[in-house]
Amino acid sequence: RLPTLAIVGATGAVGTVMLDILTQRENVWGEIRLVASPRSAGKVLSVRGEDVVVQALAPEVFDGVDVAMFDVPDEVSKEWAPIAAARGAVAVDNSGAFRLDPDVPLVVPEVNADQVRNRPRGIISNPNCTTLSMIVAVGALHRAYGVRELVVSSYQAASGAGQEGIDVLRDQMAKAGGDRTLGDQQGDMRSAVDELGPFPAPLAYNVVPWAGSLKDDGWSSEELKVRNESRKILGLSDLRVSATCVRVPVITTHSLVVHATFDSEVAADDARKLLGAAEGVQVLDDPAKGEFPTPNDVVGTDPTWVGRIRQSIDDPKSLDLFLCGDNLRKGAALNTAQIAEVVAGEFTQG
Ligand code: 11C
Repeated sequence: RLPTLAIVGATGAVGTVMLDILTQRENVWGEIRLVASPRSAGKVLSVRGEDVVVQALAPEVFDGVDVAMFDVPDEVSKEWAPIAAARGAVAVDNSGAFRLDPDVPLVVPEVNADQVRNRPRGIISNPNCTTLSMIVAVGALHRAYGVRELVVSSYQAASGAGQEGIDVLRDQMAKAGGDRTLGDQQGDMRSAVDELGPFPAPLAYNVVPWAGSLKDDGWSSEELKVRNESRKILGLSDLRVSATCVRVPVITTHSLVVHATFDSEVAADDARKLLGAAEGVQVLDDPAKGEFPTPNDVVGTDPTWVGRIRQSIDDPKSLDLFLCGDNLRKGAALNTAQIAEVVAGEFTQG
């Protein structure tokens, strides 16, 4: 039988992309239930070409559900994913609530699909979008060369901060673009914008070296997620990872610069060939022709894009790479859908 799917958070920024993705991908689902906060209940949304009425989140919506995806804030997942699991659903959670729980696998199907069945709590976690925007490529390199250390700088899109992030950046850009005097006087954007929204400084005409909340010793929560989640997904509990997370005025698609050090020497051409053959990775790397990924050129696509592949001049065991990944697709909805499809296979294949 085809399993029943519930999508909790169907009306949010990630939920909206999820409905598109489920419409585009091969259909493995029977009934699809859409669930959201009581405020959005009663809305009609289209998925797989059918109109579906959104239901309010309540324990009963999980009755008869085989897989429940959660695209909601941490505190909502923390409360409701266990409720879904107790009612018999496998919860696939896109929040940060369970990612480091030792009884919850953190899955990227191209890297560690085997972990899906290792779920004593009935919950599977989906990584943070910044980790996801690089880990498929890093995982492929790790399998061949053994990764020892990652030094990462992110260039994160506004939509990582949800619909509010998108709205605030669009408003600031409209203001900046409509006033040709802005952008070249100290602090002029701060005076001009009405709202900073989820960002600690104006994002239009700017870059902001911050994402998430403040943790010990000056690290941001986002930087710790990149470190801790990469370790868990790769199964390397002592991997050395340093990340600096930066927000840039891009609507959707996170970019990352990665300096990766391996156990063995890696020639750039070999890495390019390996990545070119890796599932879920697209190489675009011909700087002589001006060819490399940019967020605006790859937004709306599924792969992790890789370019600017270079062997470190000072260390033949290190590579420098530039990566881009759509943070709402592979960074969130697509990876969740892929995990859910692996679980769906258990129902159809037994
Ligand atoms: C951002 N990566 O770009 C964050 C958003 O842990 O799922 C995702 C937060 C998370 O702001």
